[in-house]
Amino acid sequence: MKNRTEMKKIALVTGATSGIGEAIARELADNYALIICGRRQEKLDGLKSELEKKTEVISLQFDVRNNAEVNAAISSLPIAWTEIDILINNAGNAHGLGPIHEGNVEDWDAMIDSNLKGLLYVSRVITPGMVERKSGHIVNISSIAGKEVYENGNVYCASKFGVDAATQGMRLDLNPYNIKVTCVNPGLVKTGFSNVRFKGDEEKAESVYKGLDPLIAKDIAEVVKFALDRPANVALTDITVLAAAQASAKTVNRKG
Ligand code: 8X3
Repeated sequence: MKNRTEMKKIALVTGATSGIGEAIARELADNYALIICGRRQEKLDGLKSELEKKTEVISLQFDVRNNAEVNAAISSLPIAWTEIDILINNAGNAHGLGPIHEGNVEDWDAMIDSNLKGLLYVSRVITPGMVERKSGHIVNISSIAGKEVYENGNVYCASKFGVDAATQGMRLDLNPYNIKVTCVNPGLVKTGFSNVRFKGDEEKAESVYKGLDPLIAKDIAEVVKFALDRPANVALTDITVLAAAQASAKTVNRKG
């Protein structure tokens, strides 16, 4: 293990085992030492052996919804890895899509617990070090659903509006410590997202992207990398990235 001064900057990515998080880990592998985090050990192992060809990688298996697991995992890091420069709060998902009066309370808990509370738990552990060192950059992956409420999106939108508010709060609180805080709000990105939202109903999941050329995870990863690469005097605060065929969350120019 190299010592801290010999290492690249360290980036920790949550939800790195799939979709946007996995693409972000890949995108950052040329320039950062990586801490990849997720729930599925075998996915973490696969990504780790792939990315180790490019950079130093540690994987941490935990569920962001469990504050004790978050704390235990991050405090298990070897000393040379404890000064985290970049935090990418990506873990999260949508569960279900339906009217409020028919909502499934377990789905609501899952969304609030991972999308919002999980992001807060991880940030709570990592920000004190950034504050102490007076440096750092946090990127929260939110959604167009954190900017616009759409029919049946209710609690998912609420969780992402929460991320937007938490991001603004972080930016204010961390301002004296030279820490940048960026929110990235993707629109329609073709990942396993809709499959999870519709609980494995492939047809419904596919219909979300029908008749348009959606974003792919790499499109978002490149935007994150761009935000991280800005010079010290530039902070990108809030970036919404839609598919070109999208004018708003639900205004989509579909062909055919
Ligand atoms: C995912 C995008 O449009 O389903 O956050 O809200 S959308």
